[in-house]
Amino acid sequence: MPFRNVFDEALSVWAPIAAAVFFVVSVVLLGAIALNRVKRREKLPFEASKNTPVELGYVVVLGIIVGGLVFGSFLWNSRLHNGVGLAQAQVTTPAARINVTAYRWCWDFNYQAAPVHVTGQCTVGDFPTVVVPAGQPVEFNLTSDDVIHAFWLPDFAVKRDVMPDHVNTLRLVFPHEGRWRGRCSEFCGTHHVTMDFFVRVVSPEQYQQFLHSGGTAV
Ligand SMILES: [Cu+2]
Repeated sequence: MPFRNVFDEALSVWAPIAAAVFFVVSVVLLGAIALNRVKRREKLPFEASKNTPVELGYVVVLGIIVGGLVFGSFLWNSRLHNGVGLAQAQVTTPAARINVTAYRWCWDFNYQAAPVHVTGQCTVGDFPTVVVPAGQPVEFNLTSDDVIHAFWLPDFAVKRDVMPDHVNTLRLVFPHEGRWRGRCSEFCGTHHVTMDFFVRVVSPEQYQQFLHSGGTAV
């Protein structure tokens, strides 16, 4: 299948449709407001406020709530962006850098430090397992071969969009050894539901062995 940028259709097809819907809704809404105002003026004089302190208090309380939510969202978002559980992930060189390519319907993992390649069929018994070191910053460079996918590690509450023609970076530190499931969380077609992988977290020594053995020993 020849490669086609997913954004082409978004701009040439969906944006005009969305603009038309927006226009129709706006016209109906503004028309309704205008009609209602004319009717009201006929009946009663417009009264802006009956109890100024209460209404002002309401505005202040709402402002505080909205401000808190916006501030909290920015704070949490930047924490996620900078690497989960570790600000130093930004300043130290990651111990592992892995290029991840999503495609319909599985994952390819390529290690930058050694010619190690991990993939699978994403069927029961053949999910790819990406091996990473514990306690050290790990960097995933995410891109897609076809449509938009999403790289999701539910147990760590991290998720990144995986786009064609673009690389999104995710840095995080896995606190201890273990094995966790990762999933695609962007609906991408027929076998989306089995587009899973495993992250196996091993000691830094085992990780080095894994790299030097070409991806067999762990
Ligand atoms: Cu997918």
